[in-house]
Amino acid sequence: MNGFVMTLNRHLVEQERLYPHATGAFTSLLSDIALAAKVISLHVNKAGLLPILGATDTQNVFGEIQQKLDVFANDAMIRSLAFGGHVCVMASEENEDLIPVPDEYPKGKYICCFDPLDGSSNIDANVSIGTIFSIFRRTTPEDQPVSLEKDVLQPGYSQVCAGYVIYGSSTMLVYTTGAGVYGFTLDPSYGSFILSHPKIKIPSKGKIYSVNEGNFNLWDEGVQNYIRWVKTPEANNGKPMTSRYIGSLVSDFHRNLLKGGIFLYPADKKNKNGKLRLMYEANPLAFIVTQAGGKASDGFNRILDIQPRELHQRTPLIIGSKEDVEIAEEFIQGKRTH
Ligand code: AHM
Ligand code: MG
Repeated sequence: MNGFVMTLNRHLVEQERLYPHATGAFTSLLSDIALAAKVISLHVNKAGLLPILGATDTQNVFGEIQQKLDVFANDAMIRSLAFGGHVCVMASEENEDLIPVPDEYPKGKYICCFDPLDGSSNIDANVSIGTIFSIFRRTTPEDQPVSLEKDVLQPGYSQVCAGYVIYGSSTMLVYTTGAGVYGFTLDPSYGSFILSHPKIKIPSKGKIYSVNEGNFNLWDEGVQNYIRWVKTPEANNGKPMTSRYIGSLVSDFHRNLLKGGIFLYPADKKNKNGKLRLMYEANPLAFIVTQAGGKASDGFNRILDIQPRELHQRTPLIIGSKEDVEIAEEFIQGKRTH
């Protein structure tokens, strides 16, 4: 049909029809996240203006009370998810403890863990940032209290959905439910996410490596050896690999997902478990990259196989094109040195 566009909503409904017993709850849950993403996107676009527009008061000229953007994004996610009635509990990188659904709202069968605004230290410099989310189905009966251990701290392979929103030169939502990876671009005139990247696949070998090389002297020898190797002609068909590091995980990951390559945030002498969080960052991106044909590892194990012990657990993260991650693992495990 001419002029036909596949919106996120329509795509979700079509996917839902593949499952005769689907209740629509999951479609509705993703729509709640998409709504929060649109609200955050609008706010992120105004980031540079807010202090100017609101300079004389705690409220800006639109009557909005100013908040730090990450607090705003966190509230937007929590409100949208709580109101939707499809989650029984939430967990956010911004909150120390689990976030209950207020009594006035119904509770659903899903758990959503999210990083509301990752890379937010980059906001002032107009660098792309993102929201990352991970969804589990609760395992305990719905008439019992939610269990941190059994319902929330599930390994990544139990995720039923994972995704991220990137607030970049355009706003994009990328998600998977285990049946491929789909990317939607926000069309500001429709106010809808439009399917722009169906069935995303990451090249099996890339030429980009992304790592904060300022930490070189703090890394283990294996990581140091790997980063020395990526600069040799052997690493990329007679040429060294190319370094690209934005320092904003969603942006670094998204670029590598489309172009191929590897992102590393390894353990170092200061951060024994790396910097990034398993539940809010590593797990969802690991599910996505795996669905796109890539790989995610802590250097020794698949990220998706790690049994979480605590909500804010950190993990080393090596993620991207399958071959690149496997080569990095060989160096980290000491199986090769050059
Ligand atoms: P945040 O969750 O506090 O925003 O930190 C996570 C960010 C990631 O987006 C990025 O990959 C990493 O921190 C960059 O860290 P560094 O500045 O140490 O390279
Ligand atoms: Mg983060």
